[in-house]
Amino acid sequence: NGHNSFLVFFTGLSGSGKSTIANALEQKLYDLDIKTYVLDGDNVRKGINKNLSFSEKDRSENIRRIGEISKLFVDAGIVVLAAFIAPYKKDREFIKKIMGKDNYVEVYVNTSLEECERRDVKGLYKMARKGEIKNMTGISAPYEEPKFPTIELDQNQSVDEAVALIFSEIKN
Ligand code: GGZ
Repeated sequence: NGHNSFLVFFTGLSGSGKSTIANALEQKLYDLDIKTYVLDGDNVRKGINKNLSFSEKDRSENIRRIGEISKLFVDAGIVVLAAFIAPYKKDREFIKKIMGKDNYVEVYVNTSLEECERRDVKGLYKMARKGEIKNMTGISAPYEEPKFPTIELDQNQSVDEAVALIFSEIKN
């Protein structure tokens, strides 16, 4: 289809490390003069998707729009690194379908709930345990684990190891 760009989609719990790894991978690709764009909650949920909540329906719409946006960037020849919880299998499958399986790399950042809760960078887990926020993924909302991701990372891997693993998968 005239380009060799693609989407790397990071899925996992809040605090699993998705954005950190996506940004480190972006730096490595930048050093190789490869054009990239990172999509994550900070630039999507605060902008185009700011009307969406964390209900099941709105999460699906969030991921649907992210898929469509990713497709536009990939059509423009840019490698997209997207970091979202994407807790529902059907939504991840939708993205894979519209991108085409050859342009879709799924990275499951499999950091345990226990570890994410220990990190609790934004204090969201603590608030969810107290019932102050609802629909918190892992506590009061589901996360459907990817069964056949392209790559599965675990919490014992360093960011550098994770980047090296993903890079070896995408370099061709
Ligand atoms: C999960 C929530 C919630 C609830 C706010 N559940 O760690 P963060 O803060 O920076 O990333 C999380 C982000 C998740 O947004 P996504 O667009 O990735 O979610 S989804 O794919 O499910 O649509 C978290 C914050 O938003 N956050 N409330 N209830 N994460």
